[in-house]
Amino acid sequence: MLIFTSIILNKKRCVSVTKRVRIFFLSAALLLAIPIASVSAASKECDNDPSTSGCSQYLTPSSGSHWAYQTGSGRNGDYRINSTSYSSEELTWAVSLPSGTGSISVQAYLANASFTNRSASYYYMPSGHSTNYTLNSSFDQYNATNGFNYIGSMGGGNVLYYITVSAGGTTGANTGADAILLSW
Ligand SMILES: [Ca+2]
Repeated sequence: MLIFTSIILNKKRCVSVTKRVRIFFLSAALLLAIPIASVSAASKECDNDPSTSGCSQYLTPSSGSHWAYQTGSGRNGDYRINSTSYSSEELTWAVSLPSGTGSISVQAYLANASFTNRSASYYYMPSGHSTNYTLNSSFDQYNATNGFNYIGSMGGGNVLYYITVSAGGTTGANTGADAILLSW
């Protein structure tokens, strides 16, 4: 009788272990089935004088602008620079994005000793709007990290954005414009 009871108990334990193993493999399969794309980020880069699809550039004023085009350094070997004499002039990147983006992080590529503005102004306007929104009212280009620098964030939900940089009223320094990187 004792032997018979022991066999039944061992059989129950075996069934219990088998169930646990099944639950473990079922859970692992469910975890693997979760799409990885749901946690990955997307981004779009637009250089100065862009040739990339979905990127274009505007200079203000549209004619006679003093955003000088330079080569020899910068992202993709070029950049634009505006001297202190024309501090009210602006450079704008127009960037097309896919629909449905969330909050968008904006970074600017700044790696140039000639960019001496310690208080450059960055702002943005979604298409269809008539008001500029501030991304960063005082960004130190002179002491920026060599590479992409976080400028600010803007709300998603639009498919075309205008990102603008200007001297921000600074005098006695040069404002630079190179590539920008938008991430969401
Ligand atoms: Ca460039």
